[in-house]
Amino acid sequence: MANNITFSMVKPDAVHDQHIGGIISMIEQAGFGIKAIKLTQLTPERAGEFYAEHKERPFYARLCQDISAGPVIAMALEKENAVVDFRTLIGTTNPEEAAVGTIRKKFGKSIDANAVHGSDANESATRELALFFPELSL
Ligand code: 3AN
Repeated sequence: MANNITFSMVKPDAVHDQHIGGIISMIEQAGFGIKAIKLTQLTPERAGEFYAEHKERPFYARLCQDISAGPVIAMALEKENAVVDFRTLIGTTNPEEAAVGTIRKKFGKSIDANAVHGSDANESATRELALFFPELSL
């Protein structure tokens, strides 16, 4: 797969706190193009599928509960080196440790309410994009 697309979600905590615009603004200013975007809400079942790789982790149930607790903004983002550059833009999982200028530093509240998701590898991006945007030809 080409190295120029990634999947992102503005998570329920940030949608609830009305940070959709602020987050999308940072994404656009960093040079990402929005190829697809939708507001949607995951069922707990789809959340479980989305986070399947974390099934064994102690916070899995909470993670699935949080991500399905309210609407999310799902996006397909285009840029050269999209996955790696987007991970840099969002910052570390724990917003307290995230670098200044990152989305999680600015909008994240805690490790489990960290405002935004970004695929961690091209393979994850392919799988996650297919879950949310099956109509996209990748
Ligand atoms: P990232 O989103 O930075 O790739 P992952 O893949 O390790 O982080 O974890 C997925 C999600 O699980 C995180 N975005 C965060 O919401 C949650 N999470 C990760 N580590 C913890 C933790 N120690 N306690 C609670 N939630 C966590």
